[in-house]
Amino acid sequence: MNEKPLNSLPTDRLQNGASVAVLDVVVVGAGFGGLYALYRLRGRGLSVRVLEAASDVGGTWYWNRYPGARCDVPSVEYSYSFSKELEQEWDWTEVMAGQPEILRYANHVAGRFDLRRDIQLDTRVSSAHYDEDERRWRVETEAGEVFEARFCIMATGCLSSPNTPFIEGADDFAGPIYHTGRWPHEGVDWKGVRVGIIGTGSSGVQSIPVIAEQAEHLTVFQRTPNYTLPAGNRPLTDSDRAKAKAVYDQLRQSERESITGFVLGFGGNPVPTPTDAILATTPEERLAAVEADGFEALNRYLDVPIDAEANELACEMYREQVKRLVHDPKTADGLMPRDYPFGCKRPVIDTDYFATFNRDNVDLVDLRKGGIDRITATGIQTAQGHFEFDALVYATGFDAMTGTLLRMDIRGREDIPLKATWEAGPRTYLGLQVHGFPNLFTITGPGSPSVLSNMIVSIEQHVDWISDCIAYMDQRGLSTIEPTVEAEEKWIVHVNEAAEGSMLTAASCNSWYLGANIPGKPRIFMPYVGGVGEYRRGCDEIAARGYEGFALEAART
Ligand code: NA7
Repeated sequence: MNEKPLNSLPTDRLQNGASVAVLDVVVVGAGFGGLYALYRLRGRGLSVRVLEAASDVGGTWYWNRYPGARCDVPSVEYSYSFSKELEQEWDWTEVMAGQPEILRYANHVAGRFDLRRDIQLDTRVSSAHYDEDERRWRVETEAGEVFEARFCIMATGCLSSPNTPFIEGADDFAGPIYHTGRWPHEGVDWKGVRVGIIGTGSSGVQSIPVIAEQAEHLTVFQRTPNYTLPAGNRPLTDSDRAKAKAVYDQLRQSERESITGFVLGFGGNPVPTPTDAILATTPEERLAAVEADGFEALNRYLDVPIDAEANELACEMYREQVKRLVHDPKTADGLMPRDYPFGCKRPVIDTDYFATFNRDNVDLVDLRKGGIDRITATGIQTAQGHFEFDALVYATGFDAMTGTLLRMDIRGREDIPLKATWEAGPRTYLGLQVHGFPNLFTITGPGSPSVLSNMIVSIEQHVDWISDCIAYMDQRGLSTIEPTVEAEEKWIVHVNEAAEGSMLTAASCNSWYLGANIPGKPRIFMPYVGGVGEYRRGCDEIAARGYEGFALEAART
């Protein structure tokens, strides 16, 4: 069979006097998805250009440099599996790697595989329009550069458009305002500074203990307390690394077949298999479990994720442990989540979060008792009083999963904008493609396991699938692939059904998985809950059946 792609060298053509780069594939984003897409597709002999808005590679790990930023998946698992040499030569220093180390790893990969020569940095894509006559994507940057390609791959990340909520008066604040998702590269010197931080999601929970150690005073503005569990992070020893390296093959195989894409949990230990029913326990037994294992006791029960009554018992255990960790009863009470289930939001992992509230220089403002009215020149005015600060931090999250895609002007057949197609929520087939947008792929798009999984496992699976798909098309002289309306519709129904009845979609759950953190965003559960292993098998079977559910068109002669 002819594996040679239709067009393997970038060419340039003139259009209205301007040069247009003509490629096989344009990839948007040089995070872990974009880097691997470039490696894989270039390896197939395709001409590829990666366009990246940032000044360097790394995606989410480039931007999220806030103090304490750390991955919530063990480092030996949150790493590429495509190169055995890379696996063996890279030494992770901690069980859960911090942001600087992960960014170093991304840079190492870019250098190790000579990826930089096809990555254009400081290049923000403003639009991607499908030209039906040419069967090409025309991608334009904010600087006015134009790229044309047979395929366009959006490797734009799931958490890449920061959410900066409008708060009256923010422009009046005299000091600096930082967002955790756009942290200054030079860092921030907190010495002698009174800091107010808004938000207690993962970014807030991770940064609060570190900022508290340095700042003169830290006040935490919390709208919703989170369920956060100790990361159990520790340095890796030579022996830990040697052991991990010896079993990488098995580890990767288990990850690929698993539900979440990782098999190690807190502290780098195997994720425990829940065995007990919490509903069968007595209050005394639950107290004893908290006494013995703290928050880890919550991992024992199999009915907690699926039964509301069981879940509430777990929440009681959680609150009991908060009471034990936080000395001041009022603060402890303020930090206790109520009214929404454990497991509805992405679990947060922390290092010394609750102990931080025992420090003299840290206060909690529980916004459930009176919200933020406005920001003033000198601080934050709430219904509970005015608080004075020198600096503010927004740890207010992201317009997740769809935000970055919808900020670009993406148009498919008949010039129809993605914004219009997704007006009532994202519609995809497998989270990989959208009907009406031929040859456009989304890496870890909505409708795929993505944020419910180890992102790197899911990224590799998507890129491999897309790469095989392009090879299949080139072997058969096919020029376009696009899901059918029926397949897409069926998939959406399946994605919704899979999430139904779980804590993830409980009426009391307001998570970014549901778009509930962004005013006006349709409330749709976006990721696919069916599990990484099952999803992979499904994708492979669809490909093996000649890309069932996709319409493929022959190249014009
Ligand atoms: P999250 O998890 O979306 O957390 C954002 C936090 O900001 C959350 O506590 C919000 O409270 C709070 N927030 C947002 N807007 C406001 C306003 N207007 N006033 C007060 N508080 C507000 O984002 P993260 O960056 O922490 O984490 C995102 C993911 O990154 C995380 O799940 C990991 O996967 C890595 P709310 O809960 O909405 O009441």
